[in-house]
Amino acid sequence: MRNAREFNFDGLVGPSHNYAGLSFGNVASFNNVKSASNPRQAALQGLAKMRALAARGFAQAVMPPQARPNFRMLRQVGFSGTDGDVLAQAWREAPVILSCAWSASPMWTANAATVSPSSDTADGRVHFTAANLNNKLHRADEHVQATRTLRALFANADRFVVHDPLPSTPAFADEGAANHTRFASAYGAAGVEFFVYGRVEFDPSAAAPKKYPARQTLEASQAIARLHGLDAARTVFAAQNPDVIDQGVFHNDVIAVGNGNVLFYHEQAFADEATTLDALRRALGAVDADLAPVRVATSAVPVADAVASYLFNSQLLSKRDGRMALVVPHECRENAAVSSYLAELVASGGPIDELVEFDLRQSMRNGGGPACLRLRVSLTDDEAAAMHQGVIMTEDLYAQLVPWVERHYRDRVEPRDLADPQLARECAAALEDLERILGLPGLYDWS
Ligand code: SUG
Repeated sequence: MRNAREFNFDGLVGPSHNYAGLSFGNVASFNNVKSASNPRQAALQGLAKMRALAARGFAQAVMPPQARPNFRMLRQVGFSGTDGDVLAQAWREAPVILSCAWSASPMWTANAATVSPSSDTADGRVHFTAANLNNKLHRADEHVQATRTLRALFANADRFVVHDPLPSTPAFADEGAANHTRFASAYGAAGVEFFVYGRVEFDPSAAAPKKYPARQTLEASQAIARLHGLDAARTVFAAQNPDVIDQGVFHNDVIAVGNGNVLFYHEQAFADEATTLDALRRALGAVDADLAPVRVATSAVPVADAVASYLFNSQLLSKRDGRMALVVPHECRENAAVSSYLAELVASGGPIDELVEFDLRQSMRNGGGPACLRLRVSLTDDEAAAMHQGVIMTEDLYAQLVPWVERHYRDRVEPRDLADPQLARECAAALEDLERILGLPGLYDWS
């Protein structure tokens, strides 16, 4: 078995971070609509998390933000003239569409792509498929830059392949790694890939949520498993519980997280808990590993508390001593049920023996916790050496990115600022500067 590590690619929050209430089914996004945001603080909070985890020896990298506003989309839907004209007309006639064009949602890189490490794929390369995110207008174009960015970071075709996104139609609704988990006895060992879907397009009898949209289909998950060349015996598809989607669990990573052989999950996460666990046990048996479920009962943490605190939107990180740390947002400590559950969890003698807490409030107010902010990429040492090195988080990169944020980012953005062409110029200047810092000339398509 080759030595491998899990890199977490955290999304660097972009300079247009704002609260536009765009994600129907995401409770926090709806609750904070039109409040003032602080992009500078948001970016610094995210960088503080990256720096702290890198300093502890976890493999950490940064995923650059995307260019906003999305003038291409605004022009595609009929706004015209100069950039200033486009913004003014959209602000007058369609302010919600304007806010979609400005969304900094690419910060939630768990939705950027699904990633299969080389020890799982038929051709021995690391496979990536950028998610089409076609459920929401403000996210539906992210795959264009996400694909371009992934191809820039993972350019070595002997080791990496970045597929085109799935067709952008409801049958293939794909939200990336937020609905995908990998289990293995070690990062470099053959593993089990676990896909959780909310709906089946071509089976009208399959259960589906009634109130909020299901953002991942079985058809999309199966297509990705095919594209990545996964072994059927080591691939598990499971239905999410539609009732929890209707309670605000818009992605599986809001109710479950896995790492190593551990599945940390809420008892209501899956449509059929027993069948799902059986399937995982069987698949893990094929790689000589035993599933270690850590099940959270509704009596300990009701679903509403899990959604409010983002307990399961945590990162489960393997430490050198073989135990795991759970990276949680501050909101977990503020919730009485969750905080007492967590105190018991770390004292229980189970696989998770440490909590690491971060203030990610700017992102959390849009429904994005620690796990939303990162894309996991398991890489062997050779693969890690073959990817672009300029995005690896180091003290030196941190020391460049903090002043970059302070130079370019506003500390307040309100809805009316989205009509301001000056904000658009500031965002472009920031990203032009970032291409240089990260050593990625041509990262953005300014045409
Ligand atoms: O897609 N919020 C994001 C949050 C994504 C969280 N990601 C994971 N669970 N992995 C979403 O709902 C809100 C934007 C706004 O309303 O301004 C938003 O897009």
